[in-house]
Amino acid sequence: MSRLDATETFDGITFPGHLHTQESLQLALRFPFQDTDIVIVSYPKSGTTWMQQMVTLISNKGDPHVSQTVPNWARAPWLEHHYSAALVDTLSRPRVITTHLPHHMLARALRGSKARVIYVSRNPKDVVVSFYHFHKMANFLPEAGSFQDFLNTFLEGTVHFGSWFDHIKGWTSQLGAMTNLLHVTYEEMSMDCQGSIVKVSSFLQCPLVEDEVNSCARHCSFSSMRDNSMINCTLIPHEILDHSKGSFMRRGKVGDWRNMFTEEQNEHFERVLMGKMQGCSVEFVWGDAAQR
Ligand code: PPS
Repeated sequence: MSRLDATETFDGITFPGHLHTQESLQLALRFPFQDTDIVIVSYPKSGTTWMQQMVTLISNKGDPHVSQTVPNWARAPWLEHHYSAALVDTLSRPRVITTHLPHHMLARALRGSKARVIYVSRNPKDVVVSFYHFHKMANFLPEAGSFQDFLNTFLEGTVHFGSWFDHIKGWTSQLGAMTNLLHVTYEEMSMDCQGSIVKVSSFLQCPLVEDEVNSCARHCSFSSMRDNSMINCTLIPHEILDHSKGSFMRRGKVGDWRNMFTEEQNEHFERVLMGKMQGCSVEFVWGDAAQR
């Protein structure tokens, strides 16, 4: 299945038809979660792959073997992708499942489930920059156009995968209601990787000794992941991901938006952010306060 130019519109959100079909999205909405499942949820470019790597390493007590021999999409498949239905059944327990879907689409399937959900978020300014660069290399995403055009589409919430604002508000609004939901930010993973590993491992009730934590941290560092073909997307063929136009493991920095945003774009972004995030009580740790 190639469908590089296809778009699926589902529940008012557009998705790349290369990875999604109406059927695969319908199946995700009705997915029978098991209580032992670990579900990694994120808006694209928020640290999804990093969390997949962290959870794999934690589950293996820091032993990198699985993370170095099984591609991330096979060990932690995206629930809504068309190839996942067959794959999910073959996963050993606890299954690790990934999704970019907004909360309202998964609420019904998760209701009553004890599956452990890890929501990963990132400063949206870094998300939009990362997403922009990814659009340039991903032949299954629309043409990115200029950064200004892309920024406008992102702020309008009409990029593929929908509105970042709706995604974050939807999931974080559940933090009080869902006891099995953990919120981890890209920034805290970056500032304190060991601390994040301990936080995630205790949420997963998978305690680690110090050496195991250190091994997890070593194998989920940016440089280690950049060189690991099971996670750096280099296995994806050129016609799907044009590796001459960029790298999936691009910069891996907090605050890279500063290299892309003009002062005007930043002021506009702040205004939109302030307006749209009203009523969202979550305090975000976006690194150095000056980086906002
Ligand atoms: S995707 O396509 O939604 O699965 O992308 P996602 O994995 O969510 O985000 C990709 C960005 O995460 C960065 N990344 C990391 N940064 C620091 N340390 C580690 N270990 C790491 N792993 C992935 C990756 O470089 C992308 O960010 P940018 O800013 O583009 O570099």
